[in-house]
Amino acid sequence: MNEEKYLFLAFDHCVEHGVHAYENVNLDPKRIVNIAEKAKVDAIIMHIGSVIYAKPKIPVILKVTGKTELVDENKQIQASFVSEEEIKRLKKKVKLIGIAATVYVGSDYENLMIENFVKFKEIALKNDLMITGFFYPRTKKFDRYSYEAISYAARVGCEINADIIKTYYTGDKKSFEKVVKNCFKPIVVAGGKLVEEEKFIQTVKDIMQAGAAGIAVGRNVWQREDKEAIELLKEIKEIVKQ
Ligand code: FBP
Repeated sequence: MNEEKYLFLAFDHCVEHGVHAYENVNLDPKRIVNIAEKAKVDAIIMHIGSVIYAKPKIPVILKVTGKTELVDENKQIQASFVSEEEIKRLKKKVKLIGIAATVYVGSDYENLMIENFVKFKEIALKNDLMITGFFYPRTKKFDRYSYEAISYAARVGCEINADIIKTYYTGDKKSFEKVVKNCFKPIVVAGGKLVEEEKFIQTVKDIMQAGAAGIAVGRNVWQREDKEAIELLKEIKEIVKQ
């Protein structure tokens, strides 16, 4: 794996958003793993059920927390999805390189998610895994995608000592440069909702030029047909690894 720049394929959305949100998409984890393997991404991010079912041959970052959108928005909390014993067993079956836990910075339950993150940091340490934190703002004080909220959430990720910080894009290069400047850990960016291909490629370029350590793309890849998804992922990889 390239030590400095990362390309991950994220597929935790069936938990986060529900399968109904992706009605015309083949959501079989084996299809998503095939796309990731063909494009040779650095790692695939999935929940334990999908990992055990699809058995990726490429490195895996296990998503260890989740929430559903069936819960009222201001009551959503990222709960633990796995135990340490399951992580240990999984390590013997696949190339597990890390775990990923989400913290909704600014939510009413921020403290609980931070405590949970610390619990997973300890598990990561004991099992020689890196820990990625999805530091996503959920505050009434700023818009979720604003510079203020994202820079704040990313900085919390640094201070809590996540190995890699994953957060949203602010939507423009200039403000994201400031996010990166104030984030002293590698920062990878979520791809966001499906957009037109050219627009997405430009966004990836902007994110990387702003100083990000990589991209953890999901919907913009696997919401496309396999061939198109693999080609796009390869193109993103060239930009990320430049
Ligand atoms: P995308 O590239 O599809 O945005 O995926 C990245 C991701 O972090 C997923 O891992 C996660 O399910 C989703 O975004 C969360 O997005 P949101 O907070 O908007 O529900």
